[in-house]
Amino acid sequence: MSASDTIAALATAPGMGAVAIVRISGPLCLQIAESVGRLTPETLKPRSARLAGVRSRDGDEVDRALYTFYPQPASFTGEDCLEISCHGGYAAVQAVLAAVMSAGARPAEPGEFTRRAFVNGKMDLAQAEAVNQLIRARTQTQRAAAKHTLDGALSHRVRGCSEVITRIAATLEASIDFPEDVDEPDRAVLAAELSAAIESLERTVELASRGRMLSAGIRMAIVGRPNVGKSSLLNLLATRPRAIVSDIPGTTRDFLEETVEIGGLCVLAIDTAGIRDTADIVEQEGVKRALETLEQADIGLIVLDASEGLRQVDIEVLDKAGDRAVAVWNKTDIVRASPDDPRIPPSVPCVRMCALSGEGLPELEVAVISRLGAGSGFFDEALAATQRQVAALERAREHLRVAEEAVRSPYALDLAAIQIQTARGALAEITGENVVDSLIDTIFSTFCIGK
Ligand SMILES: Nc1nc2c(ncn2[C@@H]2O[C@H](COP(=O)(O)OP(=O)(O)O)[C@@H](O)[C@H]2O)c(=O)[nH]1
Ligand SMILES: [Mg+2]
Repeated sequence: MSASDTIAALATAPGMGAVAIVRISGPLCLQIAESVGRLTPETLKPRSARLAGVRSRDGDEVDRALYTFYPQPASFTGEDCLEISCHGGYAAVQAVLAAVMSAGARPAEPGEFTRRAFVNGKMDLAQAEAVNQLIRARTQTQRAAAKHTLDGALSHRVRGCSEVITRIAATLEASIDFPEDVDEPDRAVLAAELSAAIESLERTVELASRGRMLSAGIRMAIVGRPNVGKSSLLNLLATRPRAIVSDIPGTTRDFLEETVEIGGLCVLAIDTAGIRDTADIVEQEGVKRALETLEQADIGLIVLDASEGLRQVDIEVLDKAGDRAVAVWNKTDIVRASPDDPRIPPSVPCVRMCALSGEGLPELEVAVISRLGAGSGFFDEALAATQRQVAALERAREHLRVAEEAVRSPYALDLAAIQIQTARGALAEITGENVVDSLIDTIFSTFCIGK
């Protein structure tokens, strides 16, 4: 693999579609346009689409397509880029790709376009990783967080902090290296500056952690006695008949998962077997799994039957869910009277709903979001971040805390200087100024081909 190769790949999703885009990057773009499209550099005006045939190695016209040329450096990768918008589907795309390869390009590795953009300084590592997150975003909040990071919000915060601590480190080092010429700096001033940097970094960690929460998704168990309407609720959330609903108790014996969107959050909703004492061995296993699912969940929807009121099992399950519980009084279409019960702890949010009609669903969503501590505006400034980035931010923060303590103590300033340097290194890992090639390989290998 050489950076001077010309690479090509399908940039649009494979499969049926009206249009597919074959993306090419590298020094051979003009040559490929000429041999495949019979387009000379004079006829191929930069950044404007040009209709032409696509010719195979044998000279057959395999498709007609729009060619757009982006001369370097003002392109996505920073190199010459050529996009060929051809007919979608399978055969046309294969023929166009084959023509491009025979004209000198080689297939791109996963993430290689974005990697080149990073290497050529078109974006830093945090932004490059956000390209992947934006593509993978399934909810609007995930998209917004990825866009913030792609626009440079995370990089900006990280660089800002890095600049401040670099200045502090320079002051410290001057007094360490030239103790005769430079007075010892005012420790109180330095400590205050460090403390402000730590505070700003803490905010960054917080916003990045919210971004992690968005992308990692939330596990939500739906539990309760048989026949209370758990499967109906899953179907309502999934907006399609996912689980079998019946009035025969014990219908759901295994658990079913479905990714749903709640208040812009990506939530894995898990329908479980009804909790009851049973002689049926398969059902017993189902009950065991239901309780395990609840244990591992971030949130537990405890479904209660409003027409039957609270039973001992309900109380036990509510207790198990603890501070992750949201009580859902279902079937309120049958019983309108308030089914509040003093045995439900006042801290547990209670929602009344009808899983068949969807009445009460907005209230349920609000309850889930507030139970997660993710009230309105919580994700507005969230920054898409990877686990690696959050870990690096936390490491930087810890080193700065030690540095601040050292500056406030009467001991030598060397320790603080070393800690600040280490923190700077951790921050540089996020923006990619300080990363080894193997890590870059790993990061971009998680991308799709054509990105
Ligand atoms: N009237 C009424 N019936 C419901 C409601 N939710 C579920 N049911 C009915 O209750 C029965 C059991 O539902 P199901 O979703 O299979 O319950 P599960 O055993 O907890 O999964 C079915 O006949 C549903 O149609 C509701 O809100 N109102
Ligand atoms: Mg069920």
